Amino acid sequence: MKKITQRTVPLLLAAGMGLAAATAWSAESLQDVLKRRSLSQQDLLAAAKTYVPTGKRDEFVAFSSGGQSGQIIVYGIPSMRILKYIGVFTPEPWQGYGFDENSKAVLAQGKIDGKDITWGDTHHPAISETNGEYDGQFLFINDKANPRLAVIDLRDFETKQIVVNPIYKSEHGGAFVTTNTEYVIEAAQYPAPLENKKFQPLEEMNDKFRGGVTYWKFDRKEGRIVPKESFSLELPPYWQDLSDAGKGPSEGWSFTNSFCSERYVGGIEKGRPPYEAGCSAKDTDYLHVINWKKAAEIVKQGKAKKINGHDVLPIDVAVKEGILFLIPEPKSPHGVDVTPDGTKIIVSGKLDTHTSVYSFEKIQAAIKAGKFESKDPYGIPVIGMKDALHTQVQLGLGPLHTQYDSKPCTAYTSLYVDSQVAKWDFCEGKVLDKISVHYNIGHLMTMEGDSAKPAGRFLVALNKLAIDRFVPVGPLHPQNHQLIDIANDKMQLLYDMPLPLGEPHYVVAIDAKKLKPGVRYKVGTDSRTDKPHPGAVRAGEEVTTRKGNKVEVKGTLIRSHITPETIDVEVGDEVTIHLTNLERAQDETHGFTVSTYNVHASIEPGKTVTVKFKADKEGVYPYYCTEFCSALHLEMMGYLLVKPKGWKPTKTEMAKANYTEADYKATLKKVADTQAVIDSVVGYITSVNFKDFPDVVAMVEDATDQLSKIPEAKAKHEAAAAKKDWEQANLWAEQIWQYQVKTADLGLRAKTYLEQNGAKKVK
Ligand code: CUK
Ligand code: CUA
Repeated sequence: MKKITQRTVPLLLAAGMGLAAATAWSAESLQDVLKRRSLSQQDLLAAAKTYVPTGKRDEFVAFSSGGQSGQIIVYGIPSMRILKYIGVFTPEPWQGYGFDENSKAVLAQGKIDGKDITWGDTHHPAISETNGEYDGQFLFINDKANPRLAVIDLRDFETKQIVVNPIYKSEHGGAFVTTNTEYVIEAAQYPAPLENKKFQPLEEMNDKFRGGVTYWKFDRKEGRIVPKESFSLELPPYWQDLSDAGKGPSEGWSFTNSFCSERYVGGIEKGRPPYEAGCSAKDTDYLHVINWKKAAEIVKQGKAKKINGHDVLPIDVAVKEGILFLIPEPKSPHGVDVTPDGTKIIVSGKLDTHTSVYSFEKIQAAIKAGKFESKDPYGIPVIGMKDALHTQVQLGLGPLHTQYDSKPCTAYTSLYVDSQVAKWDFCEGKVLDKISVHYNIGHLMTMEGDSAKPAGRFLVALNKLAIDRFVPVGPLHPQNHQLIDIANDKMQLLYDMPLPLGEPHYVVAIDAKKLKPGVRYKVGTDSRTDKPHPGAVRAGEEVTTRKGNKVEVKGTLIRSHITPETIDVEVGDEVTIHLTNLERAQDETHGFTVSTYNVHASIEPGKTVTVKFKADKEGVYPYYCTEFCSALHLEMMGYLLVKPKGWKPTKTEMAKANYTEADYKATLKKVADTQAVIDSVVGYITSVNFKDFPDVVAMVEDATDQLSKIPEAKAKHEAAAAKKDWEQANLWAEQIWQYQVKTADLGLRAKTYLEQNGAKKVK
């Protein structure tokens, strides 16, 4: 369609077309758009299922591993709009994560042997559960490369804690939570000696190398993992992979699959066949079946041994106590997923076309009867596959991961080699539907699909390759998350979302209504500890102190200034700046940075943050607010003055501007006019039931704060005017206007909010 330009309009009119015709031309109909963009009815249907109009919100919120970015990506479903990145193992500048002292303390928990590790390979996020259902309180995620686990509090979407696994050198099977988040499960991946920094030759793989599974104790009230109450189970040097916790009838048990139970050691450069040949030679590997409840009791009885100061239950103790069993699983399996009702366990072998459904009841019957087909080389009883299987289903090539539907007995399994998702019935053992994805799917995820109560509706395919799906951006392609409608019998592909931040492995999605994040902190909170920040001050209490060469600033932030506005130090001083955001209004975040000192903080309403640096370079360094927070945001700044040692001023006054009495009068008039605007807004707000709207109450409080500063400024301008100091008089009057502008800004936002949210007149 030709664009209607200023030139073409007169032409159309000249051709005898009326205004109505011109209007029809300028507004395309739906049919026009479909034709112009070559869209099908299917496309239109998909668009209608995913499009979330402005002002409306997504039904589900997804937390995706950020892969090599070491972060978490938060996006909405079905819109697939990205909402946030959460810095976890990696600095995240926007949130000041890794650039302020409080968040640095969290990242420092992830140091290994004293060394900073500022990246992570995140794989598996997990949402905390109550009775097996997502409760929306906490999020956990693992780092495969540097065996670590992180805790994120969903009240503020911030990382609160990182724990380093005390005995592994890599891990994979985390994070998976038990039914009431008593423990967060993390299993090893590549076997290694468990003793820290101990060398053992590969020739002694079978004897000196070990795998394991760790149960991190989670204290829900504190919102933190308790390392002292956590323990691990020593496992053979099979390559433990993913885990899942039992639920319902299988509660108290956990399942960890493995591959390379051949315990093969490669070394192609030494003439040995490579790992990939030796690790997939056998037809089966082992599913580990573990009674974690009993294991926890046995550890409490002191039957664990300490390795690197951590409780580890040895294999022989676990066998003697009857808490560890193996079941063969075909072939190079990847992923173990307990069904929502907890009665079955589904395992897929990457190199087998079948998916195996194990029956927990049969497993228990075999254990009870002492019916084992053999023992593995470490003395662990092995339950016969046929004694544990419910059924096996031929799904396709390269089955990997499984998720569940809200409909009974319905599962979805990713087929890596086939690049498909199979929908199947795990009770009857039959395939129901298949859909192609682009390309080479790894994990897949349905809404709350690994919980006891899956929500169905949508599925996301996490594809390993994007190949030709997007506009090319160089040899490194974005990832492709594909949204699929699973509400009907036939699956329908709805949407492709490129993800440009590492290779996500797993995603979890929760009903958005279950998330209840706060909009502000209690004033003076250290968000990383959830405790009062010792550097917090309230308005009027701002202070700068010096002890030796240590300068400490306790300042505040409120639209549109930073208190203090100058920080005077000497070269070599150690500078600590604590800043409290005094705002109450939603979304009034201030940022803070000091030129060239590599510090940055995001200070949301109520938060207190510390930045710290050594002022090792003489000079003048502006500091400023980095969030466009108000009309006078650009003025929200100050100077760090780093003076040479022993420096003395030669000039004692600032340059003057020549303000006159007329300037002062003009400013006073502006102040009076603005007050009239404020009065009318206040009139409106108080005429309705604004007290029923907490967001508005917060804005009104902030506005009242601003207004309360006016009398002091008024006294100052009147005193200056009495002395005919027109500069001081004018500028203090001007300051009143600044308070008014901020008040009016808040007032108008409150008014708009009330109008849009159906405020009612009160008498
Ligand atoms: S893993 Cu990557 S596709 Cu780490 Cu769960 Cu399967
Ligand atoms: Cu505060 Cu910009």
